[in-house]
Amino acid sequence: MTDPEFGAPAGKRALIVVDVQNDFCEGGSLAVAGGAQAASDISAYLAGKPEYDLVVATRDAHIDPGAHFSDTPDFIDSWPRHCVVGTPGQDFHPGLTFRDFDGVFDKGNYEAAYSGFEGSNAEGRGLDEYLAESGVTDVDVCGIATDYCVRATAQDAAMLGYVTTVLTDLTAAVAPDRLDAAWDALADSGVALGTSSEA
Ligand code: VGL
Repeated sequence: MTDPEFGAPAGKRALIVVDVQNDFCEGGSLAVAGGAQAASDISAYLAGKPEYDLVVATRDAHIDPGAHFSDTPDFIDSWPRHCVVGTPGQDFHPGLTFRDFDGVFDKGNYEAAYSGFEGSNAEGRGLDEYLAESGVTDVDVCGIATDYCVRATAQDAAMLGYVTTVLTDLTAAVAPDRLDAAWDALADSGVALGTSSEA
């Protein structure tokens, strides 16, 4: 389709739902306070049929990610074992009732992988390749954790040239006391901070 005003193709919008998995929610091995709430809020948001051309999800999918796992984690660079492929912790949280994703991008088999752009779908295609080929120019990002995988995914999206907004009310943070630094880093990267009611 051609935009009548600018003569350029009209860009598509995608929602990226980051790592809404059991291990990142209450009861999981790396539980983030508010994770289950984020899962149900994202589901309610999607049930309202927001106008996205595509809705994709990312998942942590660890097999042997080396020093990303530790028995004495610092919760900055090392973490308790989480989202191990083949365990229930790696599954989407049941509060995420929306499952009609256009693609699910798994990341981190053998390394730490915070950004969804390190992931690939069942056909082995990377998230950037998939979005670009689909004509996506704008992305909204939500999910877990605000200060790690949501942040890294949104920063990569902006760096790759997508017009990027984090839906702040649809996220949950590992370290809520350090959230201001995460918001500042996102804003410095050119990421807009918005909410689901404005999207
Ligand atoms: C995440 C810590 C470790 C995340 C993943 O999904 O934000 N956080 N691995």
